[in-house]
Amino acid sequence: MKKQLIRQTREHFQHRYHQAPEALFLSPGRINIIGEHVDYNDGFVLPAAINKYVCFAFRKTDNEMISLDAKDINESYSLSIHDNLVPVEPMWVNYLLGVLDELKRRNKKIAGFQMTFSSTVPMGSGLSSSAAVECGLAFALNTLFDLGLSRQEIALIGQQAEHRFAGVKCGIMDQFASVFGKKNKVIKLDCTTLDYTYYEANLGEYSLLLLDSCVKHTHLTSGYNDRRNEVEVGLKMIQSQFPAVHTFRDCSLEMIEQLKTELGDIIYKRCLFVVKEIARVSQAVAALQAKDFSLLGQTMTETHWGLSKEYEVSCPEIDFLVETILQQEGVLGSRMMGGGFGGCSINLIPKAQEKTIIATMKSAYFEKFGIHLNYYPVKISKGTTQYKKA
Ligand code: GAF
Repeated sequence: MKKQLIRQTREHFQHRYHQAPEALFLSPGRINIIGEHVDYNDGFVLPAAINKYVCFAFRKTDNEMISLDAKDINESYSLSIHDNLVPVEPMWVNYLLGVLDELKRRNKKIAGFQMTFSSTVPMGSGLSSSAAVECGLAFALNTLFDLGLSRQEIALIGQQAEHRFAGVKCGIMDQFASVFGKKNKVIKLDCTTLDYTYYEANLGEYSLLLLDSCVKHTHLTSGYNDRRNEVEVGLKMIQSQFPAVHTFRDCSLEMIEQLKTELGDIIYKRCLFVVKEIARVSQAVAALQAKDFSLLGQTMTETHWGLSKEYEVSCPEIDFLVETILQQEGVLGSRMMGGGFGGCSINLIPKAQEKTIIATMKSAYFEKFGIHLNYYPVKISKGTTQYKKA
């Protein structure tokens, strides 16, 4: 899969620009074991980069033009390095322009280049195809033009690009996971300090299976930004009663309960979820270290119902997938993953049952919704990198 992606991207570049690329880069999508919607709430998250990539091919030019080429949709976009950068149509260009704009803001100078990219990260499935695009471009330009950016700065550039040019006020998890991924390791990221620790992703007889509801998360932008506003309001109300609270990390469930009436039903539920989810990440990390996979799975499932009932970012299709897979023999945990409103569920299943589980889930899902379920067994892989043999 990876080799084929690289070969096809390289060939497409040659065909498009009549020269071979001088450098190739791979930027992965991500999964998240637990810690959903808490990266922008000063929580902890537990993501990992996966073996699905955006591949970029590049050649620097001796002029001032930038050519961007999306192989998979056969569309191109050109601009000059001096152009004023603002969001445009089509949308895919914004993930790239956003990065160019962030480099400008940081006074990082680049020259002209030609670029083609192609992806095996499914789009709109909650696997962070946009973060992979943003971080891949930032990483590549950093390498080609010697910009001196650290991996952390590359992740932050990706996040800012998403805020300013895609309109999603995302946290840092996706970009961080894409850039800092390591083979067979999950990353426990402290989203306040950006300190991180790698943990062995050793799941014994179990594996992670992604089920793609194929419901594209079209409400994600508005739904996501609404949630951010709600928790911001909630935190301010909590702080006004409890001045020692700086972030949700300092909040207890008792505080939220005490303010239930003042917060009102919606904001109360959102805050409740955040406080519980921050605690669940620590529990999940301990379970992973102790190889207590039942507890890990149970914690993941608790997260799902919190996301569904308290944070209200799931959808009927994903709720059905979670309920149904949990009835299959040996399945330990299941939950929606990523921003929500569609996309994938992540499931902790017995490796030996994988085929049976997939077959059962496919037929149950089709019977209920008339939708063909996609599935992705995933491997945990390394983060954004230059592919050595251009
Ligand atoms: C999206 C965002 F981009 C992340 O920052 C994160 O908030 C996630 O939704 C939910 O955990 O992927």
